[in-house]
Amino acid sequence: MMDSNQASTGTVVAEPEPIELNWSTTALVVIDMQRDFLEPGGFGESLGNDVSRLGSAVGPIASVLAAARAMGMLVIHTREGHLPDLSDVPRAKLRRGAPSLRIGDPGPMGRILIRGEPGHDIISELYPLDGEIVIDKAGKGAFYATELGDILRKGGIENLLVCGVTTEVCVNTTVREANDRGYRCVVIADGCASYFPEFHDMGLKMIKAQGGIFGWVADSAAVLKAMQAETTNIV
Ligand code: TIU
Repeated sequence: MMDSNQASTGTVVAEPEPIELNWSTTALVVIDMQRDFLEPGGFGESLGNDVSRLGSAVGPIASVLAAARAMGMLVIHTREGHLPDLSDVPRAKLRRGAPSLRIGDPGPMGRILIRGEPGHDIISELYPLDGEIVIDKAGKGAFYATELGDILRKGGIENLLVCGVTTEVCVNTTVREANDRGYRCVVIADGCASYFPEFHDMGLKMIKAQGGIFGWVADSAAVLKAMQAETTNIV
């Protein structure tokens, strides 16, 4: 755990510029690393996507998650999903497109994108520890209609390390929401993934363009390096 007497800061080599973070006011947010998005037979595949494209984010997230846990950093996981009676699904979301299975339909991992079903759960490699916060959200952004803002405020959090899937949908939406609320967000590039490589690239570029218009982007190695510098300071 961090020693509060230490100067618990680290500088992450990021784009558009390095960013110094006070670790005690920084949280790690892992977005929607659920079976429904990453495994065959879930919501992501029902939309026509190749879900294997998201696997690249798992290793980098696991590394940063382990470092965050070792430092005693606040860790928050999110899950996109809906109540079994579908009362929290906007009609427009339920009816959208022509998926092979709609939200709430039975699939091989249970009902698609429904809370409590196997497909809604977080993948085993990144499973939350007892006591870690899990935010259930009906929208793409993690602040919309959730307790996330209150939790961050109570924790005195000012900075977010953000990773997860998909880069241009739930990660981007959450980072935009967070930026508007005053949080400095560092998005972990290789800890994010998309079904569309070009959207992943552009999703990161649009965050860091214009002097970091709504955030910073860094590789997991750079984030780990800054975190480990902190760890070696701990006696
Ligand atoms: N479809 C897609 O790219 N993403 C989502 O529907 N949700 C999240 O990004 N989590």
